[in-house]
Amino acid sequence: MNMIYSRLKIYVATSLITGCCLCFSGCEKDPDFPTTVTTKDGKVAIDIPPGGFQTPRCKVLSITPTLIKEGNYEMQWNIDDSIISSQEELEFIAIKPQKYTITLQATDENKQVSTLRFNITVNDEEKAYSPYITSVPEYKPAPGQFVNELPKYEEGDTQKAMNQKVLEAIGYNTRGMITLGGYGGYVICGFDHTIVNVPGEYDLKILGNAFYANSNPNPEASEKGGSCEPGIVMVAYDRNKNGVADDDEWYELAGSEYHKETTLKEYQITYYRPDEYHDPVEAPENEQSWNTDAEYIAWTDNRNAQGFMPKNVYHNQDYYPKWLEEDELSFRGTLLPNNAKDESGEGTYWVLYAYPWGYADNGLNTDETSNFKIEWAVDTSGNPVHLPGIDFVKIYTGVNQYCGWLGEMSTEVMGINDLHLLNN
Ligand SMILES: [Ca+2]
Ligand SMILES: [Ca+2]
Ligand SMILES: [Ca+2]
Ligand SMILES: [Ca+2]
Repeated sequence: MNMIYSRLKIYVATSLITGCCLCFSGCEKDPDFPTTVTTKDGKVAIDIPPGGFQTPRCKVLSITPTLIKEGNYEMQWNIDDSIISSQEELEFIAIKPQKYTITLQATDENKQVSTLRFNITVNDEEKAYSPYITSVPEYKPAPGQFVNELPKYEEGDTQKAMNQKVLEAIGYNTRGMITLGGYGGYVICGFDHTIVNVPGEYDLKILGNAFYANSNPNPEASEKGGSCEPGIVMVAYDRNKNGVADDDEWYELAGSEYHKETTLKEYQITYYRPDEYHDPVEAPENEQSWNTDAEYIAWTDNRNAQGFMPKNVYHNQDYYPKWLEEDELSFRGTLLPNNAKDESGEGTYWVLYAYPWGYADNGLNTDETSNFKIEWAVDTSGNPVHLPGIDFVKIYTGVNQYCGWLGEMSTEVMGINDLHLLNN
């Protein structure tokens, strides 16, 4: 009894010294208590956890100041002379492990500036991060001539099994290849850390199988072309830290075509699975003789257009994803203008032209054109959005075009690299 009493006394004394409220349970594990740093004028404060702010590198640490005196403040967070945020909440992330001294300047309605300072210690991660894809939450291709082949569908495969096959093909540094099929088909990839948005620098590279042709029958062509199948890139910042890319956490990376009038927003397409009674429709002998079924997969869109994805002689498997139960498959997004031209005029020489920047499977893997900046992110109204980093990447085929014997325009993906981790 005596001993318990004396322990309690020490406990109370410690609590009084550190200014922490008294508690008899729940405080048992740490002898330190949170402290608070307050601006000189006592208007704004930050609660510092026991041992100070600590975070592994490439993980976001969120810090919200406490307003002791209520009011409207403009917050500015600095490291030395650089502004790192002007939001009320600081979403801090860093690649380099070290101690960072942060200055918060809170300016009230009367332009009175209050300042406080605190440290954040960034540590190395416990288990070394991978600079590559480490998870595939979802793979949903549109129909296409390589669908059910890249990756290979086997009887009984579920959506989960197909996601796993995609991870095995393009995760880590495997550099296998998957197809996204026609317009809208997509893959969502995740990482074991947050890819940091480093201002002014490329943050990630998306690997595809684009190449430029050695020759072009059209000597006037000014753009680079060959086999460029632009995929639109979206990024998600896991703001609520639930490990999932929620609907309101996605942003499109606005590539070179985003603001052009020829690019359609909120385009929607629906593909229909051919039913079991479907008979192949032969194309006229003189044209499209490479197709074994000219009216194979029907599609409609929200612009009153419709058409078919033919089946060609080179790929005889089912083009509609076989693991999906739905007989209709809809995709919604931004639609890029057609980028392929039949430069021979007789259907023999198609050139798939590259857009300048900002699309997957659109430039060489060795070129800057396969690199991406997180700062290109825009919201659904096209306004730039600042993200501290990103946790997920979604890529979808951005063009709805059929290129004769070459088949449908379909983006391929071979991997994603975090350029900062690879450069370190
Ligand atoms: Ca960047
Ligand atoms: Ca989330
Ligand atoms: Ca393709
Ligand atoms: Ca390709």
